[in-house]
Amino acid sequence: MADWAMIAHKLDDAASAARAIPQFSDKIEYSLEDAYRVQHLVVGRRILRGEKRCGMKMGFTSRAKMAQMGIEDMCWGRLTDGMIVEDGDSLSLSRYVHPRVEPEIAFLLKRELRFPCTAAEALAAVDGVAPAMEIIDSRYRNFRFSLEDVVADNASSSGFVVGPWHSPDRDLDNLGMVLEFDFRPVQIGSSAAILGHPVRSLVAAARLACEAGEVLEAGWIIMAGGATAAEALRAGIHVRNSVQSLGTVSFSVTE
Ligand code: OOG
Ligand code: MG
Repeated sequence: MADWAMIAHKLDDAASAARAIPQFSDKIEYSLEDAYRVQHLVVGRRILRGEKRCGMKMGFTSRAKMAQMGIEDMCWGRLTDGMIVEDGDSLSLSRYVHPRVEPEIAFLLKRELRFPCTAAEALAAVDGVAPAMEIIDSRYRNFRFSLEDVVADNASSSGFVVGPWHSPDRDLDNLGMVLEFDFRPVQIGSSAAILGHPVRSLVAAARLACEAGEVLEAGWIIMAGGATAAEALRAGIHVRNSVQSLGTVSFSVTE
């Protein structure tokens, strides 16, 4: 059996040092279950350093993302407070390997959410919904897609930025979303791209958490997944996601 702790150690070091490493699936065979075990260990190392678990991110919940990466399955990752980027802040490229940004929608839970749940029950557990962006960063060099490698690498979780929270008592099913670099649109989409309605991503998060023996906790943030393909970040740009009726969220990028 592969040394999962050693793999987790290498992934965590690569993320901390912003240094690319070779993929693992080239050398070892591991199942998706093994990959989630590695992810748990990777995030466990962050928790040992004092970071706090604060949510869950969903991946590959839109056709655009599935097509970009050539995949048909959803995946998920664990969010910690160490990954929070404040709305309006700047981030340094030097902290990442090859970061990309995705326009997303975030949910804040006011109470625990357990599966099974209906979409209505999931929405009833939501305190707020916000425009958001995820900064994903694969730690692998010359990455050739492998779901196991992505999952082990915490589904490329690297940073997330959340804009103003709004009450969820509004239509969320088809909100226009525009990702801009320096106020020029680079990706245009809709919240409908996220499984038809972003609340479906929340229900899926509750299900996948349940399968992993976890519960979505009160106070957690759930990132519903990119509504469009991801865009590579570069130094000097201002990045903004504007979501119809939810407002904007932004950050800028330095060397
Ligand atoms: C995996 C992460 C996917 C999303 O929103 O679909 C994701 C990747 O693309 O590297 O975060
Ligand atoms: Mg994402």
